Amino acid sequence: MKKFFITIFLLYITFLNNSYGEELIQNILYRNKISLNGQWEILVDLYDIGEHYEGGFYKIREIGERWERREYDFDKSDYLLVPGDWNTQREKLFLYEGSIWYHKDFLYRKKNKKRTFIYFGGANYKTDVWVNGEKVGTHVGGFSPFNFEVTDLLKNGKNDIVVRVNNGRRKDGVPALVTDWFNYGGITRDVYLVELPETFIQDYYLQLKKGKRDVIEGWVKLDGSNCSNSKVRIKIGELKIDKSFITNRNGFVKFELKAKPEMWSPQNPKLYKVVIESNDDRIFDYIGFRTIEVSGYDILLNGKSIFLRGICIHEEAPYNRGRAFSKEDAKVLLEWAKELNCNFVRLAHYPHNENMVRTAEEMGILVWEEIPVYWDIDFGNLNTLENAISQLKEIMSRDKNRANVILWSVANETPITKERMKFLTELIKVIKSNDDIRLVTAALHRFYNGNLMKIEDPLAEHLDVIGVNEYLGWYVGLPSKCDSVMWESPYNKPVIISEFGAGALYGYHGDELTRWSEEYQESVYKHNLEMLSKVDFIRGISPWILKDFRSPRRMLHGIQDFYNRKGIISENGQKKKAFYILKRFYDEIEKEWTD
Ligand code: GCB
Repeated sequence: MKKFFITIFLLYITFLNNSYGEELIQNILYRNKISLNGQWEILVDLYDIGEHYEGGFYKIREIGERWERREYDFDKSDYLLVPGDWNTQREKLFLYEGSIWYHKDFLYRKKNKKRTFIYFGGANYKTDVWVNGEKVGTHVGGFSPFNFEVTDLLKNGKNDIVVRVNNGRRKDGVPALVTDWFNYGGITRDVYLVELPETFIQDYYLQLKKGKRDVIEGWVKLDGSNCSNSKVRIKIGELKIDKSFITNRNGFVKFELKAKPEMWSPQNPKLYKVVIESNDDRIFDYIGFRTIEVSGYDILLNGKSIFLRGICIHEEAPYNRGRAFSKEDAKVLLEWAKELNCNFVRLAHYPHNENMVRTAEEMGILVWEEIPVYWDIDFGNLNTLENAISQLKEIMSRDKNRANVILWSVANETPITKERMKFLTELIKVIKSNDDIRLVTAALHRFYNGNLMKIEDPLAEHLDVIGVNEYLGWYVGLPSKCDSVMWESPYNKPVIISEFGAGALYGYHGDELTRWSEEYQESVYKHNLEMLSKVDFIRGISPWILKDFRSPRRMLHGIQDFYNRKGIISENGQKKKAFYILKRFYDEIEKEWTD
């Protein structure tokens, strides 16, 4: 009976998805758009009164008579840069959690037969948008993109947009109240006005058909009044593909293309230019083709067993600059991963910006993507489930054409309860019904019993690849503990050690038993890697973590100072000793396993 209600509820939210944006416009990077990045005026609204105060902060009024009483004025206020978190832009906002109102004027010229959308790459956590005083929509979730149509709200000449972003933590949120990362607030990713023809290519998908190397499966979805029975043309010049199809009455067409593409791989991150044309629209993208499967303990990339030489990464800019968002940030972080000889990164613990995923794809780096279902969220709450599903769908929609994305992770270190099982298996259903060419995983808690690490979690039955966060030598025993631990897995599935690590302050030295020293961290890496290299079901490792990152939970004065110190690189880009241990290990692994 309960199952029935959950199904009805999920159907209901599919049709009435009003807090989570409209259908996503695919491939924003290559669209015709106007950037709204730059300076935005702000009001810091600690008590969150602005929606109803003096008629609403979203109604921008010119100053009238000099005796008029007005208790707020964007024109006289401070500003923030977008994209960017507010915490690192103003000292007084460093620990601010609550609402900030953003305002920007822009000039616009309305165009005939064009539709205009406002697109946000991401804003943390709840976002309300008004254009010229009219409410456009609300979005919940801090790390995924959303867009709203604003065609009818825009006028010729000056327009204004007001956005309220609230980063208050919530018990029923995703994530919930406590995380081990910093709750950066604000419009943290790009904002664009996207101009599209009346009937445009709203979404598309092109990847190899499951189990095939010579069939590209795809679909295109048009949006607009002329979307039905309309021609859609697909061109992939390098593969000599030039085919046309006709959409159905909903503007949708599914197709298969015979082709023998070169496989995308870390060694050969080959991307093909794909052009999609409809009667009124044209878009291109760079798409790679590969297969990913599991067989017993193996992860097979293009049919060959692969070992994932990975590292975890938070979306924090290198050199201590707050949230990362740009291509330049992505390049620095991923170059460090390359220097380690990684072929894989775990983008923890929420969807990272699109630049990160695309840059990794260009550089030949495989990716684990994750939603912020983290620790103990409100698993029994259907609204929380709705929220998690929406965040999952948004990121799957954005990245479904990326060849390097091989793993969707539904959770990190969640408690083994009935509610959690129901919640996570619903998420897995969403993945399985939308994507049959990627693998499902989750980072499970450590399973430590005396000298035995036995993987035991009912969720493992539902995963293609099991992620395990172990912390031998840090939360469990001293580094040498690893030498006597045995591993056991009752599942005939590949395992990735999704986390292990140790805190160390760059430049702080001691012997290998001195906590927080680089030597202790180095020792944790040495003992763990030695242990893990002997476990036959392990097919990948992503230690915690590439770079020290801000976390309010980490208060040890003089050492942590609100940084989680498990980075093998400091927040200022200095490499710790463990960096070289991991690099040496990956160099050895690469000799045994080719990509
Ligand atoms: C974990 C969490 C990660 C933390 C890390 C730590 O298991 O998944 O978010 O930051 O441990 O440093 O304790």
